[in-house]
Parts: sequence; C-alpha cells; structure tokens
Amino acid sequence: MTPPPRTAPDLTVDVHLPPGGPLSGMAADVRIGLTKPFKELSPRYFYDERGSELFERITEVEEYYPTRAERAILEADSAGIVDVAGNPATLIELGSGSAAKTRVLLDAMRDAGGLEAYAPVDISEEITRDTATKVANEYGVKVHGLVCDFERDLERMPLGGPRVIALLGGTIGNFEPQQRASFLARVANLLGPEDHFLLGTDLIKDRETLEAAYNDVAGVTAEFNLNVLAVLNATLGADFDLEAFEHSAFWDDENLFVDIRLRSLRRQLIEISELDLTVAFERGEEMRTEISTKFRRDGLEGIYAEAGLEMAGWWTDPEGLYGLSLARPAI
Ligand code: SAH
Ligand code: AVI
Repeated sequence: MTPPPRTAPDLTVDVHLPPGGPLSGMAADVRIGLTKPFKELSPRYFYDERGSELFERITEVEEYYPTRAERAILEADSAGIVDVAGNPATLIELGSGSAAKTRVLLDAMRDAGGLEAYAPVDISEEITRDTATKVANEYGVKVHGLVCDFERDLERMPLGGPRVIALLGGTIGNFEPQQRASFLARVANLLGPEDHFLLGTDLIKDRETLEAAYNDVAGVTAEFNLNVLAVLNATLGADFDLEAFEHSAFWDDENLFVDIRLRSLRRQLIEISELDLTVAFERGEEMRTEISTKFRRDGLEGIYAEAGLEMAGWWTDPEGLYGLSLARPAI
C-alpha cells in the first residue's frame, strides 16, 4: 500500500538583521560601553552560535535552577495558562533559543484545540532556523521564524490572534529598568483585546542560591561570560586575551540583580581595529556584561501597571523559586 502523502511543513524564516549581519549594529554600542568610566557590554552579544550552545549547557548545570523551575510550572500549569489566555491560536516567543520548554506550552495549546501557529523570534540565526524546522515537523502547524533583535523589531511580530507573546527563561531580568519599562509599554501597545503576554521571572531568594546559580562549579557560566570577548574579537577585530579576564557574579541586594562582570587580571591595552579604538584596563578593573534581575510578585504587578498592563494570572513552582505570569492590557 502506498503511504499517505507527507505534506511539506508550513515553514518560513525571515531574517531582519541590519546589512552586515546580526552584530553589525554593535559597533556604536560597544564603543559607548567601553569608553564609559565603568565599562559595560550588552548581554545581547553573548549569543553567537557558541554562546547559544553555552547557554544550553548552563540550563543543565545543577546550580542553575531557573530552567528546571520554569519547566516544572509549565508542566503543572500549562493547561491553566492556556485557559486564562482564552485558548490562543498563535504563540510568539521572544528569545526562543532552543524552545525546549516551549513544547510543553505548545502541547497544551494543541490539546485545547487552539494551536494554529508558532513564531520563534531570536537574534541567533542558527538556533532559530533549527527550532523553527523542528517545531514545524513536530507539530504540523504554521511556523514563522523571525531572526531579529526583538527590542528593535518588536512591532514586526506576526498578527493573527488570539495571540500569546511569550518571553520565557527570565530574559526580562537581563534588561536595565528603563529599557524594561519601555519594552513592556511597547508590548502593551502591541496587544489586541484578546492577546496576552506570558512572562517568566526568576524570584528573589537567598544570596547563596542566587550566587551559586551564576558561579557553577563546572565553570560553564564563566565560559559563557568570557565568550562575549571572543564575539568582540571575531566581529570587531578586537584582540582580547580570554585568559587575561575572569568571571565574577554577585547578588546586589539593593538593585535586586545578580551583577555579572569580567575582571581584568592585569593592566592591559585592548585594540579594537574595526572601531579604531584602544581600551585600557587596570589590573582588577571590572566590566559589566549582564545583569539578571530577580522579582517579587507585588513588584512585578507595579511594573506591569506602569506599562499599561495588568496581571491576569500568576503561577509558581512548589519551591517558590520562579514565577510565570500572564498579563493583558489594563482597562
Ligand atoms: N527562552 C529560552 C532561551 C533564553 S536565553 C529559555 O528560556 O531557555 C536568551 C535568548 O534570548 C537567547 O536565545 C538569545 O539569543 C535571545 N536574545 C537575547 N537578546 C535578544 C534580543 N535583543 N533580540 C532577540 N533575541 C535575543
Ligand atoms: C537568559 N538569561 C535569563 C540568563 C539569566 O539567568 O539571566 C542568562 C545567564 N547568564 C548567566 N547565566 C545565565
């Protein structure tokens, strides 16, 4: 008997990156960051192919609990989330990465009978193509991948609702407060009356647990952090010696973030040929590469209110390590 015809997956992947590649817009940004008295780099530059792989490895280390906690919530509560979200047809996932946990949500959407389309959105082209292809094959629904900077290109998100726009993994924690406020206000503006925003937030807890999560014994987080220097070497012709810096991460209980830095192990000059710039580091000087903000439910409600959003649902794991919330435009 002839097997039934296999239908080709309904798959598109659009690349909306500046001419010159994913990281070409970084030149001006890096110049500003490295010429400040307290140097800093944006965490969006971590995620070249190697950086995405290293993040995947972080999610597997014992000390890094957020991924496991978020998965536990999705496994327990996805059906409830889908219900509160009004049985959505489309899931748009910002910073989707490998979308490993997202399958749990997609399953719940499919079980509720609503799932029609999935849009993974990520700055890293390789992982987005891979995720889009796999989900299209696994679920047989329309998949529209978008390779872009989700901050710059937020208004490009596909229409067709009811939609859930999701930002999982605690990625909102990597935003500066101002950047977070304007991003959430734009999300609020984008949501139609039937749409929802699903947000994963790591919660405030004891210093020991937080600092261990960003200082794993196997050194994967350190390797992930140092990889940003390799990205600058490859993209901007910098000559950072990765052995001349070390990883540092500590809980700042005033600002409520884990402060992630690279410390220069010696006095050194770095040449960045594409920027025609020489950057001096003192011995022991630290440069911030990322913050990872942690939240409380009431704080998050206030943040939503300021952005014109209101919380429609809140779920945590049994240990209260992590929170998933569903928000809608405030009436
Ligand atoms: N959501 C996944 C991955 C989190 S890692 C999880 O929960 O495990 C953060 C992801 O966001 C990475 O895949 C990274 O490439 C992506 N990312 C970070 N900044 C971005 C930006 N400005 N625009 C688009 N994607 C971004
Ligand atoms: C992607 N983001 C939520 C991670 C975090 O926990 O802030 C990135 C990370 N940085 C170091 N470890 C993990």
